Amino acid sequence: MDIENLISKELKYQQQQLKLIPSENYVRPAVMKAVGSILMNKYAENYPGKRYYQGNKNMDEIETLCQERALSLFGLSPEKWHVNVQAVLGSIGNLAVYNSVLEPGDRILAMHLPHGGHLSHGWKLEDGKNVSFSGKIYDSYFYKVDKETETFDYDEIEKQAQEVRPKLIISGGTAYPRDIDHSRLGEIAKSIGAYYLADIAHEAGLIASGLLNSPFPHADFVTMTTRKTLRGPIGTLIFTRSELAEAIDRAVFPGLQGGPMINSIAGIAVALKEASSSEFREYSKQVILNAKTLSEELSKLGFRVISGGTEKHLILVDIRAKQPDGLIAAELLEATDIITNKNTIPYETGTPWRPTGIRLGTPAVTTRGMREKEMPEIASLIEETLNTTKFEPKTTRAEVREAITSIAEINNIKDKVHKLTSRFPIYSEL
Ligand code: DSN
Repeated sequence: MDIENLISKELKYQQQQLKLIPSENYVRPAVMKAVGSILMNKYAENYPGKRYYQGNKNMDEIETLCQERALSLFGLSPEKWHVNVQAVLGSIGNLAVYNSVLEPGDRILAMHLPHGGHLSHGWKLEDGKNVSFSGKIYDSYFYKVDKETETFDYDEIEKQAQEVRPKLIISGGTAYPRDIDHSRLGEIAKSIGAYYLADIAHEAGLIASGLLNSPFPHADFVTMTTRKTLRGPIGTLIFTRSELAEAIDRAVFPGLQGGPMINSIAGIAVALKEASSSEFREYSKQVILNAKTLSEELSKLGFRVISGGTEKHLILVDIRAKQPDGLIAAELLEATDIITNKNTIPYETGTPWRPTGIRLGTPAVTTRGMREKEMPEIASLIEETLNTTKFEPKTTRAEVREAITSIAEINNIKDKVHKLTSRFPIYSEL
């Protein structure tokens, strides 16, 4: 089997599966064309107008156009705001922010990881063990959701910020289903002389469409990956106020990276143009409507949805009413081609490998054209799959996989999943 065959196999798999991972999407062929283009033959170290190597006139235009489109998408004036488009990953974008204004050992205050945060926001374990570079370099503290409401209490965050006196407050992450009050967090940061970083990797497309609270102008830094709700390729945008432009640019290059992936930057520019269209705004609205409907349908079927629902594209589900943990649930769902991920939930009693939740999202199915009326069917396919066999706690992944091969209903449910996805074709032109 060679790579070309494996890509064809994956194409068929992506076409047939029900992709419910909230951080995944299907990029448009125009984006793929740019990313897979001859632009990958170029080295373009440094920034437009000051490259280290010759022959970069077209690269300069591409990068500048990408920056212009990024600022315009979020309605930002180039006099007041700057955007760096070179960071290859979200974690690198966040590291660049830290690298631009923090010294090792400085304090940061961020969302606790099982309460929706991100590894690169200083995450370390309760016993102080470091998991991410950011927990090792910086002195990190975390704010949590309220136990009852499973949402953030901003008065509590303010109290904690006054006690901890961090130099940087961070919001955002991977699994908080509610909108974030950037205005309040910006005020809290200002009141203690801290910077405020809003990492909107998950919500970027929804914010660009005007459907969620915008971190502009409340944040000093806004980072976002471009591959999620923004429906672009892998890449990262780092926005900052003009006075911090030089610091952020130097933090990315030469601070962290060499030559940028100019092909990805071109793909991002294509995606940003698409994201500024009225069709994209309608798409984003539908993503949220679909997520809200799916969350309601799951609740009706007895699933406990964290925080009682969602205001965006993602749903976090406590899976214990159906299976012992998220690993088993996600394995079972994969067997019927329903693709999700296991996830920690607030006040988690399991481990990151065997957490008690799963995370679902609607960006990809919405790109396929699914709407509210498909959501009850998706919810019941999830339920049917999880009801096929109730596993014992601690069943290993290998044992679950082995057991799945003899569950008769799995293939029937998989057929139903394929029938649903075949009504919403994707990449027929490939
Ligand atoms: N891995 C991403 C997500 O799935 O949310 C975050 O880095």
